[in-house]
Amino acid sequence: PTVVAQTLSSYIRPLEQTVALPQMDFDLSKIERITIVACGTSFYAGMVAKYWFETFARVPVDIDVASEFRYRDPVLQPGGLALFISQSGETADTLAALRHCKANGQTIAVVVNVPTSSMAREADLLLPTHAGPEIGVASTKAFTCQLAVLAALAAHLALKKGKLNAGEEREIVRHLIEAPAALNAALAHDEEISKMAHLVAPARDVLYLGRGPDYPLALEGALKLKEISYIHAEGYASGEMKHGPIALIDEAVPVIVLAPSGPLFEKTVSNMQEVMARGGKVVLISDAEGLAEAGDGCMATIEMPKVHPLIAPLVYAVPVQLLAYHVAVAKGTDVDQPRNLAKSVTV
Ligand code: F1P
Repeated sequence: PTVVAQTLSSYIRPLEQTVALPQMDFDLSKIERITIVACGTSFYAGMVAKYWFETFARVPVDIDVASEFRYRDPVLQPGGLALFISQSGETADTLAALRHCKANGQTIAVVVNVPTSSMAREADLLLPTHAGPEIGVASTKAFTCQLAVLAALAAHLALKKGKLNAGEEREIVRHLIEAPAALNAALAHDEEISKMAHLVAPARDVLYLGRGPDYPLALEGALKLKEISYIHAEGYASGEMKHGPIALIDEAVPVIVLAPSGPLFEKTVSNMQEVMARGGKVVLISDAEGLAEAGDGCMATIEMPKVHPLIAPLVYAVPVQLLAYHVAVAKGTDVDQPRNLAKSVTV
């Protein structure tokens, strides 16, 4: 919560309730297309941002993992914004993609946690996260701070494109300002999550399901579990379950479902019920309203505060990361220095 508040304070004027981005020498209102490139957790932040840029600013977004971007020959139009997201600012694939886009006339925006990094130096628009040093190798608080910056950028772009009026921008800013308190409320469930870690720790495989902006959170939950507890985990768009992964379901595979109440809730819950009907053991992460409606029959539930859909991805990052942490502790793995992982992947 503290670092998200710090990050937000450099992008928001709280009195005016407006977004304030750093000085830039190009016109954001002229941006017609955004290409997002990143790796790992940073890529998932980009996937969430895709929903925001499209929904609020009505700007089409192309997104790819940096390691695949190099094999494409994307149609980069002049006037496009290429957006790179990285905790370290040194990840080799992301940096190579940045240089490719720059050489092809794209304006370069970088969301980065290390302001002295290579990516920061090469940016036309530098958007720092103020997450402080990541103690462990796996990105955690950097992710939440990236989301905060990307939400502010989406709101500002929408305003510049004439897709939001000043009143709507103020409403978005008001919700963003609420994020640190909501994160605190989410963190208050730490003990409860630690107590249920034993339900997941013995599993060989774990599935995560989410829909819309919660789909990247499902991917992030699975990545964190893989990274620090070495349990095989996969995240799926919940509607994709029936297209194959449902064959994996049995009572030995915990299924973590991310479903804040709201417009996407009913559909996610119906996917969850398909899992339960096949003997799947579900952990439902939702707010009080969602749990009252769909919590019965779940192996466990984790209650999140009821928040505006805009800040839900920031808030739901907390339980999935905490669950990975407590499962890793239960298994006795080294959460800070997982085997085979480097802090920044520079080759
Ligand atoms: C990308 C990343 C992290 C992940 C791990 C390896 O790094 O994939 O998301 O947690 O530490 O590197 P970065 O480009 O965000 O620094």
